[in-house]
Amino acid sequence: MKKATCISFGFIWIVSFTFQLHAEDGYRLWLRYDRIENDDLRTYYQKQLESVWLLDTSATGKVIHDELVRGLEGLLGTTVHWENKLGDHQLVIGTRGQWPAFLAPSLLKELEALPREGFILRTMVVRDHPVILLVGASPAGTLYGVFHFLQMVQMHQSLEGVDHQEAPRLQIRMLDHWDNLDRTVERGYAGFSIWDWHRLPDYLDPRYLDYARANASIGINGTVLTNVNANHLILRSDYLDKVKALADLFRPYGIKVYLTARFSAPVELGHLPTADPLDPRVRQWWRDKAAEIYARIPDFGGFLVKANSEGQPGPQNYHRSHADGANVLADAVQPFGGIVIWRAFVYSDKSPEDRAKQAYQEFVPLDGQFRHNVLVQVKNGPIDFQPREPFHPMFGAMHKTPLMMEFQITQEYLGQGTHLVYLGSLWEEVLQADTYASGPGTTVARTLEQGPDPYLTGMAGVANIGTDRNWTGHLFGQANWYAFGRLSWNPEQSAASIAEDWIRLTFSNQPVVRKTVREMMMNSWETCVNYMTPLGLAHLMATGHHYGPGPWVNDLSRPEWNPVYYHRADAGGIGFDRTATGSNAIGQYAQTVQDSFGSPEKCPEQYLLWFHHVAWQTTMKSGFTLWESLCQHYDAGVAGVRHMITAWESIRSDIDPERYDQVRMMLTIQQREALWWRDASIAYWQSVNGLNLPPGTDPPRHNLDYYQSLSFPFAPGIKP
Ligand code: GCW
Repeated sequence: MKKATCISFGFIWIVSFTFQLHAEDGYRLWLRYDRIENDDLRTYYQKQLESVWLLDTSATGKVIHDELVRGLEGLLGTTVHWENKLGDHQLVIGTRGQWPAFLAPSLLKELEALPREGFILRTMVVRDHPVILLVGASPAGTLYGVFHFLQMVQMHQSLEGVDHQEAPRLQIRMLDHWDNLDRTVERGYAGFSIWDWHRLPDYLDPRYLDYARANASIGINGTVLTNVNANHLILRSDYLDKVKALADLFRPYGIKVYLTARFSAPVELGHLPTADPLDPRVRQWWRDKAAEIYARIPDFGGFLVKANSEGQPGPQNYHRSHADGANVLADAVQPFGGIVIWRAFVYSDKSPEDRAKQAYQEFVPLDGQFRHNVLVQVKNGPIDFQPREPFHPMFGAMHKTPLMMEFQITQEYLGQGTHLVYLGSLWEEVLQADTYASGPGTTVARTLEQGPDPYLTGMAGVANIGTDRNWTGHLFGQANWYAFGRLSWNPEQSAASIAEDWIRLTFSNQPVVRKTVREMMMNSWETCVNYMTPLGLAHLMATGHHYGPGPWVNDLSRPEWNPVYYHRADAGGIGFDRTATGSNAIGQYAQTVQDSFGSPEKCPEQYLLWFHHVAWQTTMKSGFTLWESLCQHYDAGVAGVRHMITAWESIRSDIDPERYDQVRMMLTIQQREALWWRDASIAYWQSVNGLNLPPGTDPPRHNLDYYQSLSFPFAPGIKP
């Protein structure tokens, strides 16, 4: 609108009319394709793209066609000219196998070597025609290339001398939806599930296609439709028909569908007396079920399973191992090319062992016992998607079993639906952490990329998507969906460069917007850690909903559900001793990591209280005591939110009013909640350590009783 005011009156009218048609409600995500306002730039692209020759005739070709129409016509404001022969300034798009030999024979050789989902994008002269060639090794690869190309135009990048070749570094790049069949979403903060099971398979919500487009645009190639806390009904034939409808829609976008399998389904659905994985009837039941699924969905991805974890049934109910459990399902899907993803998120209420140690203890001894089509899915840290955790010691510890990363995109422990927290930074810290498992440089990312089976590598993200018009509740939640996809494609990318791209695609190419929003995003995770769980603290959230602080909680039936289990604060100090004098969880890491994390002097401060119980008066590297330092972190967190608000306000005139207001209102909530976290935490620690507040530290606004009295019976996303 700002630009329009200096142009002719008639044009303003057109612009405002268009604005009303396309309210900036965030629905379009990063695929906005608004007309490039700069005339010279638009003319430049129009000249480079006189025509498009599309050689891919697969179902994906149709998707490519439609995306190019949407993208190019939107960005350039002209109709795409389709041409079925070579011409000047042409975008030639094809797929390996359908690529005519006369078009750049040298390219054919390169194509041979290209991994299945890769693509080549190159500016060159073919038979005297200057063209841009875009070739994928498969239809999905071509589609990825098309999105890449459109994003270049969206970001106003030059098409001169483009020579780009890319293929994903991980093979399975998936979203895990914790969506229930009644459309509630466990840990979902953006409305209800987008899967309208009741109306499926006949009613196909147009949103499904926009979901597929968004995922394909960032390389996601798998979706687990249902919650890991699984309902057996999804495996019933009427539900399988509904699943088939979604699988058919997603196929042209290169996206496979997966389901969660409830381990006790043979009993609940098959009416067998047991779900013992070694019982022949159970084995047969799973084989039959797999055949039934594959008859409908020939490219069905496979099963994701949460077993013997937080009350879910599993093989241990029958005194069998996790490998026995995974293998029965793996055998069932193996004839059809399916896989099983078995979660390592297990801990027992019976075991007095440190929860952080249990997954490793359970799974590492099973290395070598899983079928070849099984992956074990490991959360990024050893506890549970906390604001910050050290990397999970299982990465690099299993040499015969493919391990897959599980990140949480939905912000269960990171401000849920109302806090601006860019998770790219969290994921980068984990991916770039050095496990030293096979010597220096064995980063977590490398362990994922170089697992025992090059075809079974992957990353999963627990989705933050719901029926909210802008998909993710908080507009900046979109950045986390986007960043997850980009990192699953290439875990070596930097969080900052991904943020930069997202900002350009989502808001603007203007330098001031890019700089301001990038700084907001890049500081946002540390800010959140500061006001919630600084210095390596973890799991201090209130019971059940995990919304807000509850460090005082000590009365839950399972010890490891209580925050006091994690912080271990007493009059003397605070933190969990996980060194040899304590639980020795540190012993699960490589020696070099132990040498660093295991020593209170060498341990990076951000993990200090994760590994050590430290006296309140201990002097930190900064020269302040631990207590002073803790209070400073809380204040830095609150100040960080204030800075975000000032930064956002400074670019008010550069952001459309609708999205500006959405974010501004959310930041107001975040500011209030950051203060709440700070005050409640300081009030509680004081009640334990009896210390005065360090000079210059404001007292909490209320007393501890007040914070303890707050209740949120209807907070969203609670476990059913
Ligand atoms: O983070 C915890 C959540 C549970 C979730 C569990 C898991 C799906 O609080 O809601 O259950 O992890 O990952 O299985």
